Amino acid sequence: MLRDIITYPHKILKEKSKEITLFDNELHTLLDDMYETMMHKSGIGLAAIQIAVPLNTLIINLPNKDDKQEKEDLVEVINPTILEMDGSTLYTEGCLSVPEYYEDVQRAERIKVSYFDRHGNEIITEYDGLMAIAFQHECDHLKGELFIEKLSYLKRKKFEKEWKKKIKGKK
Ligand code: Y12
Ligand code: CO
Repeated sequence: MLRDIITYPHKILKEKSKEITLFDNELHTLLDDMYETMMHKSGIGLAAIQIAVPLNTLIINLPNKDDKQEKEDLVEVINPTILEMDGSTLYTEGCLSVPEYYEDVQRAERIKVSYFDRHGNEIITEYDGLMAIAFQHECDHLKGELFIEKLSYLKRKKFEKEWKKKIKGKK
């Protein structure tokens, strides 16, 4: 089922998500709905809080070398922890909760993470490249943080001014 994506500055996006303890059908339906919603909006990553569900889960589906998003490449992440980070990289990020806004964000280049899959199996792995960036972006959502909070003071001020104008125009 398609769900609505919450957009900035909705206060739900600031909520801290809670640990998942049951790996049941309800969780599987949530993950399926997140996937359908993300694909419908042409996203590559989505956290549950973006559809107003404050639970520690996120999905990432990066395009492959042919620029295709294949379901077999979908990564479903439950109760993630970033165990190690190193290096630094700059990437122009976007977010389905901040549509039509893209800005450079600095993040760790490589990460070691642990998480659970939809059946409750623990996975410990390392990511680099776009996967490391997307994983960090989505984990921030679980802490109630958005990528715009990583902007410089001046870029954030400019963003807020433009965003207010954009929202006003849509009313
Ligand atoms: C690198 C950096 C950030 C992420 C987090 C996941 N971000 C997204 O999935 C962003 C998707 C997005 C899609 C949009 O729609 C289209 O491009 C058609 C979009 O544009 C509009 O809303 C008009 C903005 C963001 C992963 C990896
Ligand atoms: Co986002």
